[in-house]
Amino acid sequence: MKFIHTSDWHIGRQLHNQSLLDDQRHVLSQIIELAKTHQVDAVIVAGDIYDRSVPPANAVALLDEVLNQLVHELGITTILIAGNHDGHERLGFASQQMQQSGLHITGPLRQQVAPITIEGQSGSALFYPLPYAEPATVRNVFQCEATSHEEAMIALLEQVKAHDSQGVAKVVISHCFLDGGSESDSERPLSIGGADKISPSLFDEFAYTALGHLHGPQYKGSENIRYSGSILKYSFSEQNQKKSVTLVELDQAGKASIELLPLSPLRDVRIVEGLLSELLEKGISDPHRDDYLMVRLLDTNAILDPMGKLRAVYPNVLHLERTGLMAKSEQLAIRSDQIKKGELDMFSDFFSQVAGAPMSDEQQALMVDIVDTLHKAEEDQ
Ligand SMILES: [Mn+2]
Repeated sequence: MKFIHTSDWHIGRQLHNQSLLDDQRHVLSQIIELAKTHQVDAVIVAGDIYDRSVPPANAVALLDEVLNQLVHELGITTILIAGNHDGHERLGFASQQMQQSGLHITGPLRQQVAPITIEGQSGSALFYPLPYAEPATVRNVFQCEATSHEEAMIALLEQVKAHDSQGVAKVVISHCFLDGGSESDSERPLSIGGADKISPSLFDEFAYTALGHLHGPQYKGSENIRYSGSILKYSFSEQNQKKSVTLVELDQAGKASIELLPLSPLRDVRIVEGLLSELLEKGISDPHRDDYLMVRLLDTNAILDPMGKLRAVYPNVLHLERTGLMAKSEQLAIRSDQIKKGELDMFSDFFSQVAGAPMSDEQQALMVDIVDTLHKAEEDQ
């Protein structure tokens, strides 16, 4: 049994107001290619299919396109579960009708966990899709006392553990937060104050656990209890992560061997730091200058329209931090007599940029006068 485990597609997501739909289409078509080349028996998507419970129309169209290629054209069984970002009812629309065609979507939590048997080219496995569920939902559906996410998961797994798979390997699909997992800036917390953490040991007995929620690829407890991570970097905190999907092969005894298949983005997400002049010069010969960038400018002087200047070279600067200026203004805040100096400094930088030459002595004196008058007026109030 060979399958691809992926999660956290977040179709429709934006990065600092920039649509990522083309970037998502780019990596999703890589996943389709990988599924084809590796001749997998199944593709598992462990939640957060969409970024929002009511996804925009172009996001729905993209998922439709991807599923059509995977399920219809390639004939690969595909399993989707709802994550905390998904609208469970909407995602689950017509899911019972689509099962016949090899598309298994688990939207809302049901009382009866329905295992999916997949007979692969080299052995079978049973997949148990557990959609993301709040403890309150689990209490409701299962009529139990679960108050924490861990208790809720114990209740969900009870059925999975009790189910007789007749010796066939069990694979659990879940969207949750395992204790000790490392977070990124782009995950929405499941609950505040750590009540969302689940012990990895709950999954010890399964051949493989395909997890979603954390956006960095990682495993917890043991190698076969694993997060595939998101398909793209959805925040600048992920700039050093390597995004991938997980290729899992279960042998006859149900032992999992794992390989990470890297995804290469259309545009990378990076942080660059330096002086404006340096960055502009470097950018000209940078083959990746259309990456999504956060720029940290170290210049300590005022600059007219730094964003416009940067975007002329790096078209996808999404966020700008004036690191150099921030450090300076912190120092200036310490002594009030320096504030006056600061304003004058700022203005003379501005003046020389606009006029192309520094202020004359006369102009300088006039400015000092104006700033002084303004300060006096402020004090009088
Ligand atoms: Mn997510």
